[in-house]
Amino acid sequence: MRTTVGIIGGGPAGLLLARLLHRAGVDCVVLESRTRQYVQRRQRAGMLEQGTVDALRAADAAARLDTEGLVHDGIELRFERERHHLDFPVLTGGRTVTIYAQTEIVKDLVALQLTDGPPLLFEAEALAVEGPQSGAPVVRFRHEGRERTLACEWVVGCDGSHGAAADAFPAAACRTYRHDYPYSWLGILAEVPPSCDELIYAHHARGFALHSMRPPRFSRLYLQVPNGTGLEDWPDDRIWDELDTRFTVDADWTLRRGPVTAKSVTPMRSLVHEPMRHGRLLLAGDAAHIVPPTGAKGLNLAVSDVRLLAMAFTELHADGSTRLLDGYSDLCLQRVWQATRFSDDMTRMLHAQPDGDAFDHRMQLARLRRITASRHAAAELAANYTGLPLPL
Ligand code: RFL
Ligand code: PHB
Repeated sequence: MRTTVGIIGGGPAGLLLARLLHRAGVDCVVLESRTRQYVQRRQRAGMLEQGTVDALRAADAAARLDTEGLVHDGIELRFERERHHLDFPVLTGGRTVTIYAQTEIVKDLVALQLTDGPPLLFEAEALAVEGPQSGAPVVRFRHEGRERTLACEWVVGCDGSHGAAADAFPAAACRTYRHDYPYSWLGILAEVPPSCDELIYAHHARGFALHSMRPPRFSRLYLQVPNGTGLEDWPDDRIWDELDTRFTVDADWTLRRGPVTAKSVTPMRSLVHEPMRHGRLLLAGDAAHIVPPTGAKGLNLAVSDVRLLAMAFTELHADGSTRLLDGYSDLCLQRVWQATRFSDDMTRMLHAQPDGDAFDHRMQLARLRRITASRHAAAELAANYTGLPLPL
């Protein structure tokens, strides 16, 4: 097989890049190691920045998002049994965010690609990228029991945090910055309408809790748990009781309970792989950077990476210029480090520190109080949460 851009990974980054390249007349092939059913069911993100929504619209991939997505005007912060609403349009001059599940974005993009897009091979696992510094890199992959090769002009690794693409960077040519937080999230999907219209970020001495939703019928809820927590220790009743404790404010508030349809534990970590390009191999999305989900930034960063990449390949295709491809890594990393900082700030402010003392707890409360008392501090949070502009 031969193509211009070989894309490894059929998650949101790989699929959106393929859609944008196809529309720009640049040919590509997507290799995805899992089955279609698996990628369409993987429960993950839900909160989309305005720029992400706009990118999906510009790719003509937002028909269902525009009817089923839920526009949100803000979030609620809960601490010390108080509720504080942050009004994003007021704080940012009109910006909002949208709840639409990653599973649905993936379903929409897969359907479009299989109907009229470039080739998308499921159960095609990339084993290695060879010759990234030659003019003709090759992806070796396994498909239908056979080892095959995809000869490319460029390769983009959109293969997530456990992918193969980053392994083709020689150790001397890259550096990985990593931080592991001393806690994880236990996430559930429950078949019960959300308990209120807002996303709630709750700080509690027993640990953080987040209320989100998958409209119209599902709630998505998360609990801070210690690293190494097993699901066997968390029967559904214990999860609901703990969520109740952490969200409780007053008699007006009740958490609706319902059947739990999915449950998983995710460790909180930050990781940045620098640079994001080696020769003719580029990384995008989780393959290059991971942020803890407290800032809801991972999918949004993946989308902004591939928007830049699509512009860069379109420019190359139009007039042979590699100007944007040459600037790709530096441009993306500026945004990545800002999102990493914001996600880290939110994470440290909202989670109970397992080895923290009374002073640390007071500091967290002082940070929360500053946001709720100062319009300037609230506007800073809102600007980051709704998404910083693309660095172009
Ligand atoms: P993905 O989605 O991991 O896709 C990578 C794809 O590559 C495939 N793959 C391979 N294919 C071929 N050959 C190989 N050798 C391969 N190795 C891997 C995989 O099967 C997969 O299909 O990465 P991508 O596309 O970069 O997308 C990133 C997002 O998935 C991720 O950043 C978000 O889910 C993060 N995230 C959130 N982001 C937001 O912007 N807003 C949110 O509200 C939000 N909430 C979350 C989140 C992530 C969470 N978890 C579970 C980590 C909530 C949670 C709990
Ligand atoms: C989600 O809806 O899954 C979600 C929302 C906000 C976050 C993380 C996850 O910060």
